[in-house]
Amino acid sequence: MTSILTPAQRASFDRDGYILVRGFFDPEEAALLKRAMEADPAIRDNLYNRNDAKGATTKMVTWNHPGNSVYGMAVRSEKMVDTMEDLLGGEVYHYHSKLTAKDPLEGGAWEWHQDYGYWYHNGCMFPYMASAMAALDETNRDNGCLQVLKGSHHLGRIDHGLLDGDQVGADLNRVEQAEKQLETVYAEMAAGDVLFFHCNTLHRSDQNRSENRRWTMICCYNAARNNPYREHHHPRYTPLEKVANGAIKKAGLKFSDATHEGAFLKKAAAPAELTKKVGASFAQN
Ligand SMILES: O=C(O)CCC(=O)C(=O)O
Repeated sequence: MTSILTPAQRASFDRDGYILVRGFFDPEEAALLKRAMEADPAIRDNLYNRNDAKGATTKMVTWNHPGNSVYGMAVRSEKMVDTMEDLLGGEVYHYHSKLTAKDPLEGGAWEWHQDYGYWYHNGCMFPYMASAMAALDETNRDNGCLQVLKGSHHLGRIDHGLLDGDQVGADLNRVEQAEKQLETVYAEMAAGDVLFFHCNTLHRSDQNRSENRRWTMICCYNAARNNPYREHHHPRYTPLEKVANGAIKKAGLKFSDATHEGAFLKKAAAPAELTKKVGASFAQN
C-alpha cells in the first residue's frame, strides 16, 4: 500500500476529521484534470444546478463509475485509493465523484452538512466513508473555499433535513452549538491540493463573490465492508481497479466514455427521508 500520508498526517485525520495534502496532484496532473473538465462535452451536457437559499447556483456533474478518462485515472490512482484505504482501514470502492463548479460572482453557498447525513439514508450502516476534494482552481475565502469544523466528525451523525433552496443541511441547533465549541477552518487550496475529509465532518462553503472561478472535483469512497444494504442512486460494492499513478499523465486529455463516467446522474437524488422541509423550524425545536 502506498498511502501518501505520514503517521502524523494519519493521526491528524483521526483527531481533526480532515487532512489537507498540498500538491497531491502535481501541476501537470492538475492542469490535465482541469482542462479535461473544461473541454469534455459530456461534462458540459450533464451539468445541473444546485441553488442555495438566495438563489445562487453551484453547477454540478455527478458520476458513479470511474472509467479510463483522466478523471477516472485520478480516482483509481494508487496514491488516491491507497490513501483512502489507509484512512478507512481496508479495501474501499468508488461511491461517486462530482464536479462542483462555482463560477465568478455566481457560485452558490453550501450550508453546514455531513455527507453521512445523506449517505446514512442510502443504506450505508457505518460511517466508514470519506471524500477527497481536489482543487482545480485556486480556492480561497473570496471564491468560496470549503470550510470544515475541526473535530466535528466526533459528534457522530447529526439529523439532516431540507433547508431553503435545494439544500439539505444539518440540524441548525446542533450546528450552532458545534460552531461555538469547534474551530472553523478555511481550506484554502492551490490547484492540485487535496482535502481528505471524514463523512461526519461538518462542512460548508460561501458564495463565490469574486471574479475568480472556483472549480473542485470531489471523489467519494465507501469501505468495501460497508456495502449498503439497499440499492439506491449510488453504487453498492463494486471492485475498484487501481491504476499506477503514472496513468493520470498517460491518459492525457482523455474524456469520459459512455459506459463509465458517461452514465452521469441527472441530479443528485435526495433520499425520501430528507425531503421534509424543516428550515427555520429546526432551530425552534
Ligand atoms: O463544493 C462545495 O463547496 C461543497 C460541496 C459539498 O459539500 C458536497 O458536494 O457535499
